[in-house]
Amino acid sequence: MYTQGLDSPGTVDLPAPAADRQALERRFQARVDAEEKIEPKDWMPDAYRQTLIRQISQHAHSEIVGMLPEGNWITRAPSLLRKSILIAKVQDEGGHGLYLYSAAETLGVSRDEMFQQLLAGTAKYSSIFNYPTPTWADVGAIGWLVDGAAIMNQIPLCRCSYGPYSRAMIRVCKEESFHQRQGFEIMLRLARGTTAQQQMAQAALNRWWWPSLMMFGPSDTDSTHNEQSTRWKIKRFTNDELRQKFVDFTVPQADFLGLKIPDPKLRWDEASQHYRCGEIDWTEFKNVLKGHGPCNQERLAARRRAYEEGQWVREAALAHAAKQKLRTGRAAA
Ligand code: FAQ
Repeated sequence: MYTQGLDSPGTVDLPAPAADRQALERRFQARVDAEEKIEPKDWMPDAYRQTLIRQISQHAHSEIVGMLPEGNWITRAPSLLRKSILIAKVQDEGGHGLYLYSAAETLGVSRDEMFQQLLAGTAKYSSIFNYPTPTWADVGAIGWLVDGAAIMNQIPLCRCSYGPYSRAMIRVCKEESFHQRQGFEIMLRLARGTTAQQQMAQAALNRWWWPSLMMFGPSDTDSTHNEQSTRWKIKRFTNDELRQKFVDFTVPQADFLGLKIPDPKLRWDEASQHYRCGEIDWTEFKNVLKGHGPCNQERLAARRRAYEEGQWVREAALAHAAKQKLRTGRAAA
């Protein structure tokens, strides 16, 4: 469905005289301001196209790299039911990656190109997926916190100005909401379990709390794209605004679980009616982005291995498609 935009790059990138271009840009911004959706064949500024390709492809990579930390527990889930739920969840994340690659393709970039950038290590994906999952409680913490943060960030993206991205997000958010609840339920069971289980849940919260806050991106003062993406209504809230919403939403859930957020400076601020956190370790965030997180190398190696092992499947699919085409051609002749 989405790739139909590719068959006619049409007028989009024809060089227009400066005056025409300004008029086109004004009309484009007026459409965005009027909350009209921008569709693949519509005129759009090149920078808008490039911003979307960057963000959507990073998002797609995050989903498929994001399959790995939890995928690590599929063979060791504590019951058959837990195993089938986890398989379904991890499969959903793969599906989200596919919707997102398709949405990015409508902007004129090929899936293969995006994939090669990921495998070459030149594309970004979310920092959060470079952390390890040493216990079953980490699977619960990912569902509760990571999917929780993902939903907080993605609900506003359902109203993104670019049609294919916003529509993909509506479906993704429905599924993420199930993921968040299954994660919270795992944490609840552990928190109401034996002392060892409670300790396991607390240790997982300790590991995932700060990386989850980093998921929202650098602080607003350091964000490169906040301002422009907000003007284009790709982003509806800044990184810090969404991070704050997540904290306000999640702290009472931790209280309900009887778990302690690992931040000695966390406090309720009566005046602003918000929780206030301690300082995020931005050096850690930057290191993870540079490829020096605990699992960066392992994650990329796993994706490269999967790509190599899938080579025969791609070849078989291409051979089948060529045979089908030949048969259809013969039947038509
Ligand atoms: N990790 O100027 P900003 C999920 C980069 S999906 C790595 O603020 P922007 C599902 C940013 O790209 C999780 N890099 O950028 C799941 C930019 O770099 P560039 C992914 C980060 O785009 C759950 C630079 O820093 N979600 O979890 C990160 O306006 C469970 C400057 O930053 C999305 O991708 C980071 N955390 O705002 C799967 C949502 N943060 O390109 C499995 C869509 C920032 O200039 C299991 N994306 N950077 O070199 C967005 O909403 C935005 O792209 C932000 C960043 C908010 C992430």
